[in-house]
Order: sequence, then structure tokens, then C-alpha cells
Amino acid sequence: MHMIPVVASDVHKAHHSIEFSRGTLGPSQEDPRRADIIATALRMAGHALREPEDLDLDLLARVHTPEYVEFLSTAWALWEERFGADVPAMGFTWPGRGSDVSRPDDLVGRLGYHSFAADCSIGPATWHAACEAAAIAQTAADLVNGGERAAFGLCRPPGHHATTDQFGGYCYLNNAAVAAQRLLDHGAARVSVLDVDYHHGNGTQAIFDDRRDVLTVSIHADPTVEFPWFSGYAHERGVGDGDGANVNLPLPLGSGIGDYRSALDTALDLIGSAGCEAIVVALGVDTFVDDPLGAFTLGSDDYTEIASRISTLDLPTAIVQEGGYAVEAIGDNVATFLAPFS
Ligand code: SP5
Ligand code: ZN
Repeated sequence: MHMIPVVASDVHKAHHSIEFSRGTLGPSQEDPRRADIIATALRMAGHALREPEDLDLDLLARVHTPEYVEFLSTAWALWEERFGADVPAMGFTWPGRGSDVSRPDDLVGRLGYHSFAADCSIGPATWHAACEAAAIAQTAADLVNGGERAAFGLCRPPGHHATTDQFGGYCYLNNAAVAAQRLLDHGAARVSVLDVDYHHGNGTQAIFDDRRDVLTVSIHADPTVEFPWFSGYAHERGVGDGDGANVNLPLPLGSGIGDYRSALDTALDLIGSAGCEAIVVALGVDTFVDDPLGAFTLGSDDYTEIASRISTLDLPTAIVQEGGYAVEAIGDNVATFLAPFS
């Protein structure tokens, strides 16, 4: 059996952000142990792990704005110079609705301008870790471009909440978007990003909202009662040239494999009939029944069924890691998900 290749790195370890949750600022649930646990489980399952190639900054520039890249790459140094190294940098004030938003020159203003949630921070290792995660996604896409039927990028920090110019939801650079763009740049006329994280992939939707060449499809918890609150609704169908090329399939809290299977079949029918030549799967295992952030009820065996159904598309597939916070289970759940692609 050919175990699908896995791209991973230790660079992420030095990044651990803080999160404002239920009135308290504390260590993020998006903990460095997550990636280590998944890597260990994948080695045990027989996957070979390899390091990423260097990140292509031209590729990154097709997904994020130059202002945002410049901001992210310099924010920590500017923060440390002004406030010291003891506390990480976070957004604190966000633009109001309908305001004519200009980009502040001041770092503190920019932290609000370039973020949308108070659930993550920028520390000394954040930029390097985010670039490494994007490089991992790029390398996974390159393996697929090189003829692998599927490849997995063990990205940390995750990426699907990051927009063209905002961090949030534990995400800084959009790894799934980087992988999708890489598949297009190699010659695919159209690709799909299928997001199976518990949370709506608002960043990926926003990046590709006005484009037809990327069909973004997300299955996630109903945003009327769940993060990211302000997007993920079924009526969001893409804009301009991208009209019809974004599909949101929100599910109620408490959903299990029955509801999930129906949504997945809808997603796969759409992707299968849209002429996509390759697919990126944004894999969050925060849909697991014991996940501390999620409220779906998927069991470990359900990941076999979900992955098997996705693999029946028979498309070249780059899979990138997003969320999943039940640390005792995420390693086995990711290994279970990857097995049908082997
Ligand atoms: C990549 C990803 O999965 N990001 C998710 C970011 C969610 N951040 C907001 C978390 C809000 C937690 N609310 C309380 C948890 C209930 N136990
Ligand atoms: Zn998530």
C-alpha cells in the first residue's frame, strides 16, 4: 500500500498564541502539542514525513495583500520595541459597520485593521511559523502537481479563517488558499477547496469570493450560533465573476454523521459536476464528538466514511490541517481520515 506523503516541520513549536475567551485572556486552545500528536500518529500509521520547500513569496502575494504581508512580517518587532517582549500583540479595536475604513499608520490601529477576532495574538515566532505552515501547504500541492494522488500538509498554525488581509480564528496565512493557488499555477483550470472544519472557512471564501477558478465549499456549524458569526450562511454564493462559485452548507449544533453525509453528498455532487481538476481539503477534526470547541457528534469511524466519499471524486487531492482540539483523539482521527487516500 502507498501511504500518502506527509509534509511537516518543527518550526511551529515556538508559536503559541493567547486567546480571549469567556472574559479571560489565556493560552490558546490551538496548542503546539496538536501538531506533534498528529505527526506521531501519522508516523505510527506508516506515513513518511518530509520537510517543506521554501515558501514562494510570489505565490503568497496571489493570496494576501502586500500591505498585510508587510504588517505580519514586522508586527512583532514593532510591538516589542514599543511595549516589550512580555506580552503578545493583539487587535483591540475594530472598524465599525459602514465606516469608511482607512489603514492606520500606528501599529495598534493596524492590529485592529488587520484582524477580525480576539482569539489569537502575534508573538516572536508567529510570522516564521505562519510562513512555514504556508510552505507546507505549497509543498503538499507540489507533491500532487508532481503526480501524487494525494498529499497531506500538517499545517500549524491553521489557515482557513485568514482573509486576504486579516488574521483571526488562530489563522494568519491561508494555507488552503496557498495550496489551491499552487494547483492553479501548475495548470489546473479550476480547483475546489472543500472545507470540512467545524467552523466556516470565512477566509478562504473571502479570498476567492469574486473568482470562478476556485469553487469554495464549506460544511460547518450554523454561524447564527457559532464562530465566525458573520459569514458561513447559505445565501453567500460568491460575487461578480465568482457568483455561484461559493457554497455554504451550515448544519445545526449536535449534527452527526446522518446530517453530515447529506451535506457532504451535496458538496461532492457540486464539485464533481463543476469541472474541477484538483481539490484541496481543509481538514478540521473539530467536528469530533469530544472536541472542546465543537458541538457536532462525529465519531472516529465517521472520518473513514467522509474521506472515502471524498476520494471517490478521484481528483488529485491536497489535504491541509485546520482545527481539531480534542488532543487525545486528533492524531488517530487525522490518520483515519488519510487512510482512504492511500
Ligand atoms: C482553525 C479553527 O478551528 N479556528 C477556530 C477558532 C475559534 N475561536 C473562537 C473560539 C470560541 C470558543 N467559544 C467557547 C468554546 C465552548 N466550549
Ligand atoms: Zn475549526
